Amino acid sequence: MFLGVFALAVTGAAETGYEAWLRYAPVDSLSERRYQALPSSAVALGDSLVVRTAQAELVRGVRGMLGRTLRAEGALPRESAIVLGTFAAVKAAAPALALPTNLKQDSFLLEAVVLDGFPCLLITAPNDRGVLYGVFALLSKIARHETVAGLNEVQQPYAPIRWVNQWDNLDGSIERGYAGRSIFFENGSVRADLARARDYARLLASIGINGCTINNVNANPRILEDSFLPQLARVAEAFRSWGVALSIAVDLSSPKVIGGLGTFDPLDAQVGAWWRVKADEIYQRIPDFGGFVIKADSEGRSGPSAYGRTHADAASVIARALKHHGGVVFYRAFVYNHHLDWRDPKNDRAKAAYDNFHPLDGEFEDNAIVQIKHGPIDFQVREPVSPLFGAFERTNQAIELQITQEYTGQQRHLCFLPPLWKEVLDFDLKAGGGRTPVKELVAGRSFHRPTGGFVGVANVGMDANWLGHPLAMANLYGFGRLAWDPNLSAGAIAEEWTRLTFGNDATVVRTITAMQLASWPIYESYTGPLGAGTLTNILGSHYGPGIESSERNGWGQWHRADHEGIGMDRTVATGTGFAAQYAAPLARLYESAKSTPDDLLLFFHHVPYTDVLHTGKTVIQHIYDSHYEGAERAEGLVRQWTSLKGRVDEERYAAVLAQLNYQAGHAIVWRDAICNWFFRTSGIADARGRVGHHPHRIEAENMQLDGYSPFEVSPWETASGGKGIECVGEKPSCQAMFRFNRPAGWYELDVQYFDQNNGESKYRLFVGMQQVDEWVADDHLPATRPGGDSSTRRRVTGLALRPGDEIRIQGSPDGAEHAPLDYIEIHRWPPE
Ligand code: GCV
Repeated sequence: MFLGVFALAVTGAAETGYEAWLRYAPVDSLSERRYQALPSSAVALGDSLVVRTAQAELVRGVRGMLGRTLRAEGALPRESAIVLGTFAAVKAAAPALALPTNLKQDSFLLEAVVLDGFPCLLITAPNDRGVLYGVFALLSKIARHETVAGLNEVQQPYAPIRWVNQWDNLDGSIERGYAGRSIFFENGSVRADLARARDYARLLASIGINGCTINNVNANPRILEDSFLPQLARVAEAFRSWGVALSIAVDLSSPKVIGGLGTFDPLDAQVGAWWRVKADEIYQRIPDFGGFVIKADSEGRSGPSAYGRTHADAASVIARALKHHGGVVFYRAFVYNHHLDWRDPKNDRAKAAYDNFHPLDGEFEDNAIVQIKHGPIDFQVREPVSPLFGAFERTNQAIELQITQEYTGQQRHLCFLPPLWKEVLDFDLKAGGGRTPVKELVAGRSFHRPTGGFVGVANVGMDANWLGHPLAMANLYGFGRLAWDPNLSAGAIAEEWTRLTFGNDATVVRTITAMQLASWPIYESYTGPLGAGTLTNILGSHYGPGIESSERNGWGQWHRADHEGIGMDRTVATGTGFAAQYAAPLARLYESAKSTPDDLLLFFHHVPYTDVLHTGKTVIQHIYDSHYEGAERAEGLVRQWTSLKGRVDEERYAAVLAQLNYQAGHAIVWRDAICNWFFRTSGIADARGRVGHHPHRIEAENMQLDGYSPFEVSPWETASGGKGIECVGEKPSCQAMFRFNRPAGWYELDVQYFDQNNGESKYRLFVGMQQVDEWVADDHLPATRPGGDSSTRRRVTGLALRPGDEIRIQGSPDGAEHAPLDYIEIHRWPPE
C-alpha cells in the first residue's frame, strides 16, 4: 500500500526542470537493496542552522529516493545512525573518536565508524557548511546508485572562492539573462517572495558554491542606500541556511551619488570614511555578508581614472572597509576603452586587462581579489587564455567564467562549457618560469596567496528550469564541480549531471553525455572559425550572425576580414604586440603563424584565405567545411535526442526536442551567412560546390506573391539571397505559392521565416487545398526586425507530394511583425 502511494506521487509530478540535479527520484528496487543497511535516524549534533538544514535535506533526499523517512534526532541514539556535525560538535558527543586535524574550511569527511558500539555513518567537517556539503555528496552517491557502504572519504575544495555572480537589475531585468526575470528583484525592490532565492541557494550549496552576488556589475548605486539594506538582509536570510554568503556589486561613485559627498576619489579621507561606515552598517544587519564586486572605468562606468588614481587605490579603500569584518572585494579586470580608434592597427582591446593591471601587482590588499575573465576579449567561443593570470605573483585573483551563454547561443543552442573551461584551467601559463596551470594560479596555489578561486556569471531567472534550456543547467552544475575540483574531467561532470538530472538508464546517460561533450565544438564550428571569435552581431544581441558589425567601430572586437584575408595581427613583429604579454615560450609560440595552433590562428595572425592550415586545408575551405559540418552535426543532435523517446519524461523530452530543432535550423542560418559572406568577400568558391548552391530551396521572393512584397534584409548575409518577403499592405493576410516539380514521394518541408519579438504573426501552410500545418511566430528572440537573430525554421515532415502540387503559405501579420518569410526548402523524407 505504502509503495503504491509513493510511486503514484512521483510519477504524477510533472518534470519542469525546477528540481534540476536535486530531483531525488526513487531508485529502482534492485538498486534500493544496496541501501538497505542505511541507518534509520539522522542525528544533527550541535546548534547550527546549516547543520539542521543538512539534516532536513538528508531526510528529504532519503525519503525521495528510498521511500524511507529517517528519524531526525538531536543527540546520539543507542542505535545505528547517520551522524552530522562539525568536528567540534562530534568531539563533544564522542570524545574518543579520532578526527582529522588539517582539513580546510568547507571540506568534509564521510566515514563509517562505530559509536557507542553501533555502526554509524559520520558526516563531519571543520565548519557547518562542510557538513552540508557532505550530506549533498552522500545524496548524490545514492542518486547515482553508488555504494555508500564502508565509506571513508575526504573531499576538500580546491579554492576558498567559489562564487556566482548574477547580472540582475533592480527593475527585475537581467543583463545577458536568457531565462526570464530576476528571482531577486522586481520594480526597483527586492521581491516580496524569496522562495526561489532560497531554492537557488540550495542548488548552489549542493555543488559547493559559497557566495552569490545578486546584482549587475553595472551597478545601480541605489543598492547601497540605507533604505535598501533591510531588503538585502532579507536575501541574506534566504541564503543563510544554505551557507551561501550574500554579496553585491557596487558603483565606485556611490559616495558621491548616494552619499552626498563632493567626490568619490579613493584617496580622499572622507571617501574612505564613507565606505567604512557603509560597510559597518551592512555588517550590523548581515554579519555573514560576503563583500563587494566592482566594475570601474569600463564600458562607461565611473572609475578611479576620474581622479588620476589607480585600480589598486580604488580596490584598497573598499577592501580596508571590509577587512575587519572578514569581507572581500572583487575588482574586475574587464577594463578597456570602448572608443578605440579602429584605424590604428596597433590598437587592441585584447591588451587592455594586462596593460591596466599587471603594473599593479603587489598593490592590492590581502582581502582584494582581481576577477579576470577567462580570455582577453569577452567570453568568445574561442580565445586564448588571458595572459593576466600569469602576471600576478603578489595579488589574489579569481577566474570569471560565463555560465549564461551570452556568446555561445544564449541557451537556445546547446553548448556545454566545461570542456572549454577545462582547457583554460589546465593551460600552463609558465608564469615565473615554472609550471603554472591557470587553475593553480587562480586558486592562489602557485604563489601562495591567501585567497582566490572561481566566479561564474550564472544569470538564472524565473523560468521554471532556471536557465531556459533544460540541458543548460549542466553548465551551472559543471561550474560548481570544477570550482570544487578542477581536476575532474568534463566527461565525468557531464555523466554525473545526466545521472542526477535524467536518471541512470545507460542509454540515456551515454547519449546525453555524448551530446553535451560534442556541443561546444559543434557550436564553434558553425559560428566562429579558427579563433576569429564569434562572428556575431556584436553591437546588439550577441546572438545571430553579423559579420561586419564588429568592424569599423570602437568596441575593439575586430576580425579584420577583407577580400584577401582574415585575422587580427597580434604579433610583436608586425601587429599589436599582444603576443608579448605571455611568458617567453608562449609568446614565441603565438608569434609565428606556423606554430600557432589552428584554432587560434586568426586570433593572432592576419592570413590570406589561401593559407594552408596544419590540417592541410586552406583557411577558406576550412571556413566552408566547418560550417557545413557544424550544421550537420547540429541536426545530428536532434537524431540523438529522438533516440531517447520514451526513456526520459515527456515534458523534458518535448522541451529539449523543440530547442534542438530550433538550433539545427539556426545553425543553417549561421552556416549560410558566414559561408556566403566569405564567398562574396574572398571570391573563392567552395571546392565542394555547396556554398551558394541550394538546389532544393525556393526563395520566397521568387514565389508567386499575393499581397506579399520583397524587401532587402540587412545585413544581407542573414537572409537567403539577401531578401525576404513581408506582408505590409492593407490585407489581413498575404500568400506566397509555387508548384512542386520533383518526383512523387514523401518529403519534409522547411519553412524559413522571421520570428520577431514585436508581433505574433500567424502562418498556415497548404498543399493544394489541404492545410498541412499552422503556427504562430510567438518566440521571444532578440530581434525587432528580420535578420540573423530572428530567422527561424518550421519543419513539416511526412508530406506526400506529387509533381504539379501547389504549395502555398499564408501569412497574417501582427503588430510590427509582417509575417516575413525567407525561403522554403524541400527534402526527401525520411532523410536518406
Ligand atoms: C554586465 C560584456 C557584456 C555586458 C557585460 C560586460 C561585463 O560586454 O556584453 O553585458 O556587462 O561584458 O562583463 O561587464
